[in-house]
Amino acid sequence: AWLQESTLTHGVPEAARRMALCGPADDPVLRTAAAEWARAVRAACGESPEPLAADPGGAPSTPRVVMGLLSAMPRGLREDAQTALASALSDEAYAILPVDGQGAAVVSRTPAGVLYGVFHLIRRLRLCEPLHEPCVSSPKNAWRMLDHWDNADGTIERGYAGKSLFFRGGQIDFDEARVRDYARLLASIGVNAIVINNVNVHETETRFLTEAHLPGVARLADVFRPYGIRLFLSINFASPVDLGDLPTADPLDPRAEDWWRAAADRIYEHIPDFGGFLVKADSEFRPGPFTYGRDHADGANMLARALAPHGGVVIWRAFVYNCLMDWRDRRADRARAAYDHFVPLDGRFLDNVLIQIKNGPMDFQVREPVSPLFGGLSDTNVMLEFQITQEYTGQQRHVCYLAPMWKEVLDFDTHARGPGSTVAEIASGKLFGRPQGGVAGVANAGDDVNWTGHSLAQANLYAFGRLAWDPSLDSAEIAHEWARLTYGDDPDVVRAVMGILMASWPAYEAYTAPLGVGWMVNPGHHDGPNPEGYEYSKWGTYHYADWQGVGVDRTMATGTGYTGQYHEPVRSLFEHLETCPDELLLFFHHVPYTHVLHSGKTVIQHIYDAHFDGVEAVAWMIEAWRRLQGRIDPVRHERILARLEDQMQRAIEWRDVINTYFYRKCGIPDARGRYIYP
Ligand code: GCW
Repeated sequence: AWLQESTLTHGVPEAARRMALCGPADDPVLRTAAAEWARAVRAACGESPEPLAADPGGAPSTPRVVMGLLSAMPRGLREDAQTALASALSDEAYAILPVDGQGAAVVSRTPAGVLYGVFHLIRRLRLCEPLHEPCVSSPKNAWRMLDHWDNADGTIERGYAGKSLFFRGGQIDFDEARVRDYARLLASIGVNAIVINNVNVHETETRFLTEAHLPGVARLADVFRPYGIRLFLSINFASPVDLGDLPTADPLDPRAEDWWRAAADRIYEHIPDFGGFLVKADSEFRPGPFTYGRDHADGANMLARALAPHGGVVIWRAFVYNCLMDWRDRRADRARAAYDHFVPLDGRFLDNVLIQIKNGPMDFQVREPVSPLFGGLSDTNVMLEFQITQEYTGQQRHVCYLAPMWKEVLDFDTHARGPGSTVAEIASGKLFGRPQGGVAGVANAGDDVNWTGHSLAQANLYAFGRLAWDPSLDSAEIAHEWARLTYGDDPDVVRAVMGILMASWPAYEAYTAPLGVGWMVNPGHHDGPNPEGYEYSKWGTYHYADWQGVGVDRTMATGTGYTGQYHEPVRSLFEHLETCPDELLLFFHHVPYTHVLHSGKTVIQHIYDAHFDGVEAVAWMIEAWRRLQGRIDPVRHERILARLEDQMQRAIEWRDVINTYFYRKCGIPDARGRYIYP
């Protein structure tokens, strides 16, 4: 992936060849930091760096790399580092300072911070940037988490890259070297938490918190620990009942609370730095507090009290909606659900609870507005949930670089506290002064040899980590950095890879469901076009296309009232046809096919044009990729070419199915006379 170990033809700077570690050498994370640096230097130039004392004493000092804890730095460096780190809020922040000219010191208040700083230095080494350039970097988000939807049988819900890295045949069973490499990848992008099992917790995973399985969970935690990554479990809210211990899981029944307290105590005996629980409750047939007439605050707080003495947290998902809806009821609206459920509970959740909110109000579609729950909750910790795995964005058969989409979400201004109330400020906890915050991503990795099925999908994992650390980074710059780290410095290669990545999300959006209406996929696996696959179903995912028009009226004036969940001026922006952005038009409004967009095109002509253009964009990607033959290793070149050619067939299918669907509905021909199947 991006931790390539090829020899660097331009060599390594003198300073890289000597290193000193400051701080307890038996600290596992510091040890990792030193080992990673040594490994990177060895890969780059064939020789391990020479270990030195941190403080050269009276001896003439030589350019070197010093790494370690602030408290253990030699005089001089310590004062400089202290000044540099003074304004950094997070304990995971690091500073890089020049040492004796071309040398560099990586300093942090914590071992994890040192590790992140060392990975920054490794990036500089690989990208041929000066090591000694001073910088301070502090993570914007305290929790930077990956949610695995892995099942004990080794399958992965919505996984497109092979089987689970953690489980096989109903057991915790893993290849330690492989998982260690995974931990390295994650630490190198700043991820500090991992949920190892699916939020849909089945029978076997329900037992993960029993004595039979905890030693296995602990072995996994042992692999992640030296990389500064805390392990979490998804839990089944009905565990006390399903494991046969109690007749009830009522969160207000003291027996249930005692049961969870005992479970937490047991877990922490095995895993002293266990992170906590991720919970999907009362959602898509999962059990939860509603069974007992209780609410989500009752449920989350019970678990939070069990974990609090150990420093654990509860991550409670806001993905709660009625999945037995009636298509004929035009007032009912799934998009409203998370807000309607959780805003009334604002202020009732304990401080070690975070409400994990999907970026959009529906479900990880290629285009959705930002969930109004961001800015709706002000007295509750929240966490933003992205989907790195490409369930609705091409299932890793289509290239779809998601960072530009995530950036739009992070930069979105909710106006909850006036201008500047962005989702990034809310998720981090900063806007409302919350004690906890973070960003989670549903993982896209499996045991495929290239981790993500499609090699270019590695860019999404990379970008997720980089943005969770620093949401102000630019998505094109991340793509550039990733391309150079992964494919080397040939400018033509870098240009082509970047071009493909940056064109990919707009292309995918263009040839799939139009103008924010979403879905139009095959039910179940969610792959490929099926315009009425979810129309008339119980899931609440409709577009209401008829012979005259298409789209969902979510206005306050005549629709479901969903727009009223946003703060002004966002509410009015979406409410009115005149101001609603084109790309979200059909999410918010039902309009005739002849409605004219801000772009000047009619809705129907936009649909036709986008679908033809989207396919053209894929043709361009294939050309750009072909030209790289001989410029990158043949294995990756051929595999990606095969994926792109497959994407072309799929894009054509999407184009034709969607265009024909709308042509049949409305009978309006393409103004440019292109062929549309009648
Ligand atoms: O969109 C749905 C997915 C489910 C997933 C669910 C969720 C894990 O299709 O596979 O279940 O979202 O986020 O809980």
